[in-house]
Amino acid sequence: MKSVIAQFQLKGAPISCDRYGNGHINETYLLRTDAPHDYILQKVNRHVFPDIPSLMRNIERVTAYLWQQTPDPRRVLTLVPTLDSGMYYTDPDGEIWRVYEFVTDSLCLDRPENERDLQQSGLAFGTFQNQLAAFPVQTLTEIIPHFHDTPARYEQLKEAIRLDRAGRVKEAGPEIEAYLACEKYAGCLMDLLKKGELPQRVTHNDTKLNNVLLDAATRTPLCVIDLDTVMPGLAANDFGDSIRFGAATGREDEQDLSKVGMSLPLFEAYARGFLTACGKRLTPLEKETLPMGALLMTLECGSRFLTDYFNGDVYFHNARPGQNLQRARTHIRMVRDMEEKLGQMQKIIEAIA
Ligand code: ADP
Ligand code: GN1
Ligand code: MG
Repeated sequence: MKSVIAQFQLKGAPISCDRYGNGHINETYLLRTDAPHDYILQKVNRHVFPDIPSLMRNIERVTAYLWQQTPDPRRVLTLVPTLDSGMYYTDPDGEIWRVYEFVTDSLCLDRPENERDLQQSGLAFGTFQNQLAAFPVQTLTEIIPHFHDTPARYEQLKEAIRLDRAGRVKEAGPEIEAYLACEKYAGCLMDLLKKGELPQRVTHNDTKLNNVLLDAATRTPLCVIDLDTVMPGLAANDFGDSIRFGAATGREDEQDLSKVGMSLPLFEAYARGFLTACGKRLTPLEKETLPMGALLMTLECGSRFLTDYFNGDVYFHNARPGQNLQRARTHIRMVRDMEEKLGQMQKIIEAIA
């Protein structure tokens, strides 16, 4: 690790470097130094992200654009260059490392403590979308093709069931049945996109509550982080992924399914924050599709967890065996709850818009 750290232009001498955060993809470390300056060191998951130069170029361009609008170092992610002024370092084993400035006095939440916290994260992601509204969206590389193409995700699930690489398909009959019964929803937003009825925006694509930093003192938005999947996408997907994670009444991998569902007050809080910040940018149809975005992102993410379970847990970090299956169970349960609440979600959006 020392030889990796030595490759970056740091302001102080390193004093500790420990695993940090709860991300499912990268390996993240908090790097403390003897200067009043700490850093986030990340080993970027090169299996998930095979085109690292394009990924880093997207991040550089988007953060440079945000910097023009918000020259406050706590409000935009800041990459720290390597000794030879590169944006990442490739170690002798081919692993990819990068460093960000650590955003000081910030909070990163895995659950909202109250509705206001989620409203603030809605403000953060809505502001992100608003600030990037005039960015030339087609110049960004599609870092993971078909990332939020739900029908394509269903094909991956069916392929995983067919191959049964980990021999687990027999353990998940009810889950398979439940997911296949919901396949009817998969194409609805992609179809509108293909018909040209929904615009492509610069979207974040991974809008979990723990991909936003709040100010520790005021609990108001500071900075949107985890920019690996910034690329062209649908507003409803950014909205929806936040609801999937932040408006859930249980944890992502809650074992007690009776606790699992979607909270309408949390939905409303997020919608209020998001639409306050970017509502004026969205077309009427985009606003109308927000509730379906929530259902679809939940369905899609759940199907990805189930796929990964069948593939032998090769994509998402798993803290314990069976975690992906548990996540798939909570997600299909939330989908069922959202099906029942679609009308109410619609009314909330109409009232706010
Ligand atoms: P992953 O793709 O694995 O989710 P993230 O980029 O989201 O990786 O980083 C994981 C965690 O590290 C975040 O959820 C957050 O807690 C923390 N983190 C990341 N970047 C910063 C930063 N610049 N300042 C403070 N904390 C950060
Ligand atoms: C991953 O990296 P992280 O933990 O913020 C995943 C998202 C999923 C999410 C599920 C690049 O997000 O797509 O929705 O886990 N990121 C990638 O919690 O696949
Ligand atoms: Mg993350």
